[in-house]
Amino acid sequence: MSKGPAERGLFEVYDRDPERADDLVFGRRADAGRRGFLKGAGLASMGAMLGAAIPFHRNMPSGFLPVALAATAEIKGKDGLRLVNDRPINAETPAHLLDDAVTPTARHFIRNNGNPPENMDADKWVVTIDGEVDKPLKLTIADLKKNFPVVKQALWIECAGNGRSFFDPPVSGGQWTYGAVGCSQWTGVRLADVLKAAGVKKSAVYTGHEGADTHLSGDPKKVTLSRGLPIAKATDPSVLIAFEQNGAALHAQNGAPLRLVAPGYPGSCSQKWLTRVWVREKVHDGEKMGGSSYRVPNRPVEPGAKVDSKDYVIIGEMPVKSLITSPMTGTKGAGREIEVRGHAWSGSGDVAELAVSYDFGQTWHKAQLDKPANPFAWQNWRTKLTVPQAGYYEIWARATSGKGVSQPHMPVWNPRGYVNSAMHRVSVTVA
Ligand SMILES: Nc1nc2c(c(=O)[nH]1)N[C@H]1C(S)=C(S)[C@@H](COP(=O)(O)O)O[C@H]1N2
Ligand SMILES: [Mo]
Repeated sequence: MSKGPAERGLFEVYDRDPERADDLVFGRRADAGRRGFLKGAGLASMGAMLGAAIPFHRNMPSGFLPVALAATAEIKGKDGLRLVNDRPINAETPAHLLDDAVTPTARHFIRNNGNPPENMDADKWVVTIDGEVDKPLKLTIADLKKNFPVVKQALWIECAGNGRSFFDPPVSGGQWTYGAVGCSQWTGVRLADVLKAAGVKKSAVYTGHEGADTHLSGDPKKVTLSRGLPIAKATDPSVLIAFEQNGAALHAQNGAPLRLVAPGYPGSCSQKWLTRVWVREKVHDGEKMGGSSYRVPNRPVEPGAKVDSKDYVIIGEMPVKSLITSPMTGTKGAGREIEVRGHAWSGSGDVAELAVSYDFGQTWHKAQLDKPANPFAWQNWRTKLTVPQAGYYEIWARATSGKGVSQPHMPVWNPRGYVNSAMHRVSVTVA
């Protein structure tokens, strides 16, 4: 192992070589070859996870997998999230905890590429709009509220890597299962209105987004993530510069005090801790816009194949997808009548139909599917199923978009494990 926990998350380090990881995290005293204290990056990341310092960290016995690495993360202001990585902090929400029509802040997942900024002053926050515009702008949050119509919208954000853990052969990266998606209610101003005030020039092609988080390496010259949107998407009225999440300040891990929310596109287009929207005369070439980042092969490839950089395309609209939030998978002793609930969403806008099956796809039952609360809110659905007898069942959900595209059974393999839109399956044992 060449890199210590300063470069990798504890999860990854422990995964590869638990004994060596323990040395790295707790340190090995050079003189006696004995283990020392929890320190350095290990201590720092554990403190970040807990949202507090660890006064007695010197007493923590080495050789133990720190309890903070248990499956459920104790992240301040979050409830029941499962840690996917600790450095940077990445955490997903178990499907049954996403049952609410609008996702509470405490249940909204966290996907960080770097270290969130600390001690931000919302009153002094400034976002710059520049590049291919007639009139570059520097706006405080108060300016945004004063100069533009303030709107409140439920908008879903899904990480393009959601479902990555189900690829075969496996692919590296955050091993998300189902829960890197959420639909909070966001308050903000439309990016379209702000761009209009700046006067977007005819030469504009793309936006490029910048945020205030810092690189894991600590190198101030390195950028964590800077993605962008085609101008047509950036000026869609659903894309917000948001300063509130569910009627309160944004959660620190979800981009406080200011972020973009660009529903329909990969979550990475929703820049957190937003400091700049740079209007570009070409496709934005910021960090994680090239290579295999947020890009998929331009044609189907054999699972496990290597793909040349020139054969990738940037992920645009996310696929149609759905989630079963009740019953919880693994439910035992259910009655024969089962109420099934969940959400459905699609990057092309609307979901036209949601059907469920309890016989491995032989028959499908249309659920009652709500209209979205506003464009790009996920759509809530529910139905009652009556299964014929006691036994093991799987409930499958299949959403179909307004364009007539349905969810597949299996993900379409790609080298980085993006856009897995395979149907969600939950298991239920009926008594
Ligand atoms: N500045 C910044 N913005 C960011 C990220 C990041 O690492 N830094 N991660 C992106 C990714 S990959 C996703 S999926 C979403 C996740 O938003 P959330 O953490 O609020 O759920 O934020 C995006 N915005
Ligand atoms: Mo993401």
